[in-house]
Amino acid sequence: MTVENKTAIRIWGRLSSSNVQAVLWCLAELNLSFERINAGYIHGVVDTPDYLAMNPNGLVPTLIDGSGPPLFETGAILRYLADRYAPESFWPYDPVERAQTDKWAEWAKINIAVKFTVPVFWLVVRTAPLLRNPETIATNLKNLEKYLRVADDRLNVHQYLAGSDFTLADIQMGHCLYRYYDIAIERPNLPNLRRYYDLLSTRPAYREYVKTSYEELRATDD
Ligand SMILES: N[C@@H](CCC(=O)N[C@@H](CS)C(=O)NCC(=O)O)C(=O)O
Repeated sequence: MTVENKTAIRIWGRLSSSNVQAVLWCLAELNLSFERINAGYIHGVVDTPDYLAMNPNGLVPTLIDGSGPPLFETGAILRYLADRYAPESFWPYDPVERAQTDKWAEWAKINIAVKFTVPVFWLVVRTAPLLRNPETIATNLKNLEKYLRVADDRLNVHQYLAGSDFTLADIQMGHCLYRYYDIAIERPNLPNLRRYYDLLSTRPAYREYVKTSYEELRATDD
C-alpha cells in the first residue's frame, strides 16, 4: 500500500541534475506531491546563506518534508522516502530482505552512477569538444563496462536489479541509463541491460523526470 504525504515536500534542485532526477523520479513513483524550487548551476540559490544553512555542501538536491529537518545526499533522501512512504515491493519491510535491495541500490550508486557521471558524462558532454581526451574517455568507459556487465548478467535472470519487483535499486541504477544510451559513445552489446532500459522507459515517471534534456550542461568550443 502506498502512503500519501499529508505534509508538503519541498525539493531544491535543477531538472538537469541527475541526482535531482533520481529523487523526482522516486517521488513520482511513490505518488507523492511536492514543490520543486529551481537551484544549482545556472539557476544559483545554492550559494546563498539560507541554502547553505540547509545544505553546507552547496549542492543539489536538498529535501524538506513538512516541518522536518533538511536532508541532503541523494541516497539518504531516497531511503527516507522509501522508509516513510513506499510499498513493501519497492522497499521491503523485513530488514534482511530490505538489505538485499539496499545492497543493489548502493552498488548502483557507487559503481554505475559514480563511474558514469563524472568520468564519462562530464568528459563527453560537459567538456568542450576541443578539450576532450578520447583515450581517457575510453579508459573510463572500460572501467564502467565491468560493472555494466555485472548488471547485464543479473538482468539476464531477474527483471529488475534487486529481483522481480521495481525497487529503490532501480532508481539508483536507472537514472543514469538515459544519458548512457543517449550520448555519443561506443557501447558494448549488453542485451539484458538494454531490455531493462527499455522496460524502465515504459514508466511515465521515468520519462517525465529522467528522459529530459541536458542541453544546458553541454560545453562548446566558443
Ligand atoms: N553526494 C551528493 C552529490 C550531489 C551533487 O553532486 N549534485 C550536483 C548535481 S548532480 C550539484 O549540486 N552540482 C552543482 C550545482 O548544480 O550547482 C548526492 O548524492 O546528493
